[in-house]
Order: sequence, then C-alpha cells, then structure tokens
Amino acid sequence: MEFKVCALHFLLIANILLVQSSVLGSNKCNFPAIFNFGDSNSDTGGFSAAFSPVPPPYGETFFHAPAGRNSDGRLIIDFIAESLGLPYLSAFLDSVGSNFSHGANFATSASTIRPQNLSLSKGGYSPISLDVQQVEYSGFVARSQAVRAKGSHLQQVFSCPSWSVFASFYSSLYYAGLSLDSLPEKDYFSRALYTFDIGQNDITAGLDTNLTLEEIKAQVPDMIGQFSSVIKEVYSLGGRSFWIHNTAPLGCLTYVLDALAATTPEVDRYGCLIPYNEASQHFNAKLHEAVVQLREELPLAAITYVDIYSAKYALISQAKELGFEDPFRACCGYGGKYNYSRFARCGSKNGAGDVLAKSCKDPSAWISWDGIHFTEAANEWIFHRIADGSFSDPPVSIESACSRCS
Ligand SMILES: *[C@@H]1O[C@H](CO)[C@@H](O)[C@H](O)[C@H]1NC(C)=O
Ligand SMILES: *[C@@H]1O[C@H](CO)[C@@H](O)[C@H](O)[C@H]1NC(C)=O
Ligand SMILES: *[C@@H]1O[C@H](CO)[C@@H](O)[C@H](O)[C@H]1NC(C)=O
Ligand SMILES: *[C@H]1O[C@@H](CO)[C@H](O)[C@@H](O)[C@@H]1NC(C)=O
Repeated sequence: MEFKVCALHFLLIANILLVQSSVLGSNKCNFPAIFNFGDSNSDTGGFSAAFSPVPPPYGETFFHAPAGRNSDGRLIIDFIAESLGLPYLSAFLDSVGSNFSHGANFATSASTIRPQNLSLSKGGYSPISLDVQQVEYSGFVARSQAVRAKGSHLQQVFSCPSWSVFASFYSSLYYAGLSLDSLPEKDYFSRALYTFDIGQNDITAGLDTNLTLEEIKAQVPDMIGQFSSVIKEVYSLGGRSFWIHNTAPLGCLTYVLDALAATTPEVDRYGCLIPYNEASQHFNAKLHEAVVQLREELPLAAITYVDIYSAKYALISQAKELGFEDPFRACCGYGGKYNYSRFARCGSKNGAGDVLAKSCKDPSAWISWDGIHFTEAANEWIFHRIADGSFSDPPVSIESACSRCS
C-alpha cells in the first residue's frame, strides 16, 4: 500500500521533472562521488590489499591484469561509476595509487553484515563486516576534512605576495604530501550516492555452519537490523541518497549448486534450487520492509531499493535467448559438472606451480565467471537492467536517485 502511494507520487514528480527538464536541462542529480559498501560483488581491491590479491586470470578481459575485482573485468559498481561520469572507485584499504576525490569503496570480498564469530582462516569470511566498513567511512569523513582544512590554511599563507616565488614549489610538495586533490570536497558527502550490496554471505555463512534454512531465516531480522543501523549512521554523517541492492538468487549460483544440488530435490524449471532462492527472497522481503521504515525515520533521505535478484534471475533463466552459454557452468574453473571445484578455484595452481583452473576462450559468452561471481558481460547486462529504475522502488534511474518519493 505504502509503496503504491509512494511510487505514484514519484511518477507525478517524474512527469513534472520531465516537463521541466526539456526547459531547464535535466533532472539528473550530478552526484560528485560514490561511497560503496559491500562484499565481493562490489570489491574493487579492498580484500586484495588487506589479505590476498586475486590471481590471474582475474581481470584479463578489461584491465588485462588482476585488478582486485572478482571477475574477468568490470563489476556493476564500475558500470555505475562510468554511467555517472565518475572514475572507478579506489578501495579504501588500498594505500598505493588510490584517489578518493570522487568517492571510496569500503567493500571487501567475503564480507557479511553481521560480524562473524570465526576468523577468516577458520570461517572463510572477512572480518571487515558492514559495521567495520561504517567505522572506516566515519573516520574517512572526519580525517579527510581535517586534512583539507589544513591544506586550505596553507593556501592562504602561500597567497601572500612575498612568498609567491616559493609558493608553487612548496605548495606542490605540501599538496603531494597531503594528497589534497585525492580527497573529496566537504559538500560531496551530502551530495554523493551511497551504494550497498551485501547480505549474500550472511546466508551462506549460516549454510557453512550447518544451520537449517529455518535457523538462517530466524537470523534475518538481526541482519536487517544491523544493516539499518549502518544506513542511519551514514545519514547522521550527512548521507542522503542511498541505492540499495537486494541479494542474488542463491539457488541459481554455481557454488551453491555444487554444494547442495545433490541433496536438494526441489528444483525450478530452469535448474535453480528452490529453497535457497526462497531464503534470498525472505531476506529481500525483510530488506524491502526495512527500506520503507527507514524512509519514515530519515525524512531527508532518498532511498532506492533495487531488486537485483530479479535482474540476475532474468539473466540466468533466459541465458540461451539472450545469447549466453550454460548459466551454471563457470568460465574459469576446474573439473566437475559445473567446471567448478571449491578446492581448485579460478586461478589456483597445481603442485608444479602451473595454473590449474583456467579461463574459457570467450568469457563474454558466459554468465558465471568463477562459479561464485559474474563475468563482465553478465555484470554489464545486469547493470543496464537496473540502471533505468525498472527493477527499483521507487522506479528512479540511477542518475536521478537523489529524488525523494514523498
Ligand atoms: C556470534 O556469537 C554471539 C554470542 O554467542 C551471538 O550472539 C551472535 O549471533 C553470533 N554471530 C553470528 C554471526 O553467528
Ligand atoms: C585524483 O582524481 C582527480 C579527478 O579525476 C584529479 O583531478 C586529481 O588530480 C587526482 N589526484 C591525484 C593525486 O592524482
Ligand atoms: C557441517 O556438516 C558437514 C557434513 O556433515 C561436516 O563435514 C562439517 O564439519 C560440518 N560443519 C560444521 C561447522 O559443523
Ligand atoms: C573450465 O575449465 C578450464 C580448465 O581448467 C578450461 O580452460 C575452460 O575452458 C573451462 N570453461 C568452460 C566454460 O568450460
């Protein structure tokens, strides 16, 4: 009910904006920055910087070398950055060659919303859970502004005429030291787009510890509660435009099929495992409810809920019609029914040090890159489906995601 009213309002606003835009120019938000939070679906180098770098052949299609991303090329977050006219996001944890002037990426692979009780080596999940990403973000806001304040003070000193001979020399040294032009301007934090894609690993972490789906569903309110707290924290620091992806159809992903297809008789007509898709849908329904609630609590926020589940399901279920090969078979992998083995993942080497799990000839023909993550071609397809708002509540396009719906 609430959603319908909200969407209707939005459509009216959109019509007005459309009329205005032909007169005034555009209804775009002109986001100057993106701050992203999440897991490997949107990690652009955080896990690689902190734990272990992704090996070749990751990155082969677009970056022509491993680029901290779990794909052969660009991720959805890269296509988002491109579409908003912004540079690719540097990972907050990567201190070499990073440039945060138009945003930062706090996502790391294997991250969960809820902190896990097992260390990375025991549980396989990242200690950089969403609460930690939020602490990193808070520190980034405060410290980047402190550095900027020092820099502008120095600029005034150098503008004194008697100093002008030395000014350009010293200022270039000083600015290089402070990397002033690698940090966002103050007002960017309130004008930025805040993107979130996290939750998939909270569900699989439960499966890894042998919880039943019912037990995992019972944890969803805690997952969503912790997610909402982070949105409120970002809002309290000035964040206003939020673009929130829900979670993928787990029962259609190769690594889940590999582990659980043998013991799961309930399969849909495309070959996806029904109970695991239902677990994702349960999480997504609760996330959607939380977004509706957050809109009431955060009156100045524009919060877009993006049903990326349906976009991914559409791609997998219509793979053939869309010109892709078997959606369950990994392009890069080794052995088994799906060219996927959890013991020999994409890029892993054999005893002699040769790459064992190799890439396929044409990754652009495949949907699954490594059995867990999507190929660049799949990411691009999914990006185009979600970018125009047709999978969103409210149905705003990404460049207009600062529009509130009430
Ligand atoms: C970790 O352990 C605490 C204390 O037993 C528990 O409350 C919490 O739910 C656990 N977290 C996860 C992700 O299992
Ligand atoms: C960071 O990127 C911005 C925009 O692309 C650019 O203007 C700036 O010079 C860059 N900073 C450094 C230190 O390279
Ligand atoms: C989960 O069950 C499997 C198979 O029964 C077992 O090998 C594994 O040790 C169990 N994992 C945990 C964390 O209890
Ligand atoms: C997966 O296996 C590798 C060898 O480890 C091959 O090189 C790939 O071509 C294969 N990919 C597919 C899609 O079958």
